[in-house]
Amino acid sequence: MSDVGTIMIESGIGVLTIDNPPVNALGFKTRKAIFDGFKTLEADDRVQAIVLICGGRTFFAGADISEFGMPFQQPDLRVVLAALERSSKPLIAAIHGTALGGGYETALVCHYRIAVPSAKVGLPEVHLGLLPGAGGTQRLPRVVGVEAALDIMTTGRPVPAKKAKELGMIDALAEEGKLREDAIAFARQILESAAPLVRVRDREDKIAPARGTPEIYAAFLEKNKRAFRGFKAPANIVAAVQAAAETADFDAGLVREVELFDELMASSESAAQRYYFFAERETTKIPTVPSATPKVDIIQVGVIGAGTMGGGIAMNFLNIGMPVTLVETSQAALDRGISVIRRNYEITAQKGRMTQGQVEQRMALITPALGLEALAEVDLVIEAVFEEMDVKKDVFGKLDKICKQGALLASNTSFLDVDEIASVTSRPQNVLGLHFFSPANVMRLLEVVRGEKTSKEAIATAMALGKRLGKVPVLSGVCFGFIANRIMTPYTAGAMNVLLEGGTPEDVDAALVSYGFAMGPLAMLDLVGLDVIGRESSERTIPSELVKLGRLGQKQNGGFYDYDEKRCATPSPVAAKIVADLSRDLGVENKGTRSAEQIVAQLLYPVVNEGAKVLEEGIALRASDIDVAAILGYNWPIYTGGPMFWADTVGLSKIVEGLRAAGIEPAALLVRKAEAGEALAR
Ligand code: 3H9
Repeated sequence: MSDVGTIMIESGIGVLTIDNPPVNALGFKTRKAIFDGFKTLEADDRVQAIVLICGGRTFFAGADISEFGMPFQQPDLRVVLAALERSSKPLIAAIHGTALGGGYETALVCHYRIAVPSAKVGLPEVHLGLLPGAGGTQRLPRVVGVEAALDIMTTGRPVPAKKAKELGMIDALAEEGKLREDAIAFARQILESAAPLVRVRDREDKIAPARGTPEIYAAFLEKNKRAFRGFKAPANIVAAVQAAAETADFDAGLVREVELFDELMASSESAAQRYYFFAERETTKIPTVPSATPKVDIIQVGVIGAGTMGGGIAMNFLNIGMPVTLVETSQAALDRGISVIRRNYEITAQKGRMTQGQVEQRMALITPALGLEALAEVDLVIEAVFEEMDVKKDVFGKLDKICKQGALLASNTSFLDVDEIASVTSRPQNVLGLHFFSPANVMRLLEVVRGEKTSKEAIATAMALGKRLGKVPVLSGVCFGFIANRIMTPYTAGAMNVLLEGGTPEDVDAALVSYGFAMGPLAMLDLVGLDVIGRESSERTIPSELVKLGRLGQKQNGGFYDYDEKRCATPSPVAAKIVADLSRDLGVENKGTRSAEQIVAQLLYPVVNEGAKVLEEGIALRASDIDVAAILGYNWPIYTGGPMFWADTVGLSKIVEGLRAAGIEPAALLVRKAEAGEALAR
């Protein structure tokens, strides 16, 4: 039929199989194959019912995102789905893998849906800053009710098949591995029982209770206002669902959905989120390390240090069933570390997200040890000891003598020179940085630091392992702070400068919160503790002055703010005086109050500048890797696309000018791109 679609007829059942790797995205070829295949089967008198199924790893994973922003070649998805929905013969979607977005919307226009237990279905468009624009906002509430539909579409969470069956999102479960046979049998059953051809658009049962209750939408938005802050898509999804419930005419609801979809498609938020979708998938593509590079088999791991970081790192491996030898220097530290891991798992179990059996299974994978000798046979060691070069070198020198040949030796250092650490071993090709972010069992960013002599095999192994752990691995060269910590250093420095120049902590934090950060930089420092940065400084800085007076942040005497017993922040006259005194002593000119936009520029333009330097020095492979690192490592608001993407939206010339006006030398790359009218990230 076509290279994407095939049809077969088995005793009256027409099976249309679409196979367009990797994920059967509904690009032009796939749409055409569905449309043509369906028309052929519908017109064939031998065919009494039709099964729509996919080859490869998944049912349709949605519209082809790479086609967005261009006019759709006909037939577009809405045209295809309208044709399927009018099918005069029973039409059954047979689902495996992930039926997502336009993929699940395709299933929703079929009369019935059958899925294997491992399948997931959902409408994740919200993550692209969009709404389900091929009828999903109108049909899902008719299948699961308004409240469940709002939850599914605004979280974008895929629903596992069994749960989907309970909710009515699918009608039947097939046996794993026997989807085709079971779907054909299901179709036959439909024919034999003369079951009705159910069109979701005609269903009233689930949506009727929500008719005439407009208050539920405002209440839903209010309840979720924290989670939705800064995003455009959730409000449009809610408006589309409201239209579904309040417009009796289904087609009018569809028209409203298209309007709300088009509005999102044209928004900068969606452009940023779509960019991010591909950015996250790009990080593992390393030109000098082809995907066929051989990898080290990682079966057993050793983690040195059972503190917060080491324990969190260990949990990543336990979570995927990998044995971990956990090494500490004293029994007490080891016991403490292991009990923290257990407590974390037990809290998860109490929340019903794992069973007690699973807790015990994971804990049983830990081999506690008091000496590095226990690491002789592991395939990968991750060191998470004190952030001091001499300590690290001592550990790596010993590991070099103890560990088997071929084992990878990784440091979780956040700032130190991986080459210097590698230099004390006889196998620098096996040494690399694996920089986890705290809490290491939660944060998705993993910086894979490539030393001068790190082998391709070591990098390929680390990138693949990162993905297995559910992380997003980003490759970084060696420099102080690698990508994320390095680019964000000027952010904190910028905040201090605003204060010294007469701005208030409240102004600074409010400006950055309104930009989209969950917390302002100063409230954040108060939360993590000022001693973390204040103690190290030999110069007089605001944090060091606050620490000198015992103001460590929320945990002790307040910091930039004062705190009441409920940890509510209020402006601090004491901190204000400390800042004013320091400012006077340093002879900083008072620039008075400034706008939120000026504060954002003062803090974030230098981040863009540092990012440009990281790029031109080759520390990061591409601008989008920097954006991924900022978004996942520092919760940079995803709907801005990250610092590099955002810089393009601001305009590079404006940023260069802003930097110069602040007395900061712009990176050569930034100047070059600004002059050439080129983009950094796009
Ligand atoms: C939509 O449907 C709008 C409609 O409502 C309205 C239309 C009018 N398009 O993630 P992976 C690529 S919006 C294009 O590494 P996994 C991906 O870039 C869509 N490409 O695999 C990668 O390419 P490469 C709603 C796509 O197994 C490769 O496939 N749907 C698309 O870890 C493998 O991807 C979604 O938002 C796409 N839709 O995860 C679902 N999807 O190899 C988006 C994937 O060159 N997709 N690619 O790097 C996903 O969530 C995951 O890809 C999936 C597989 C769970 C399916």
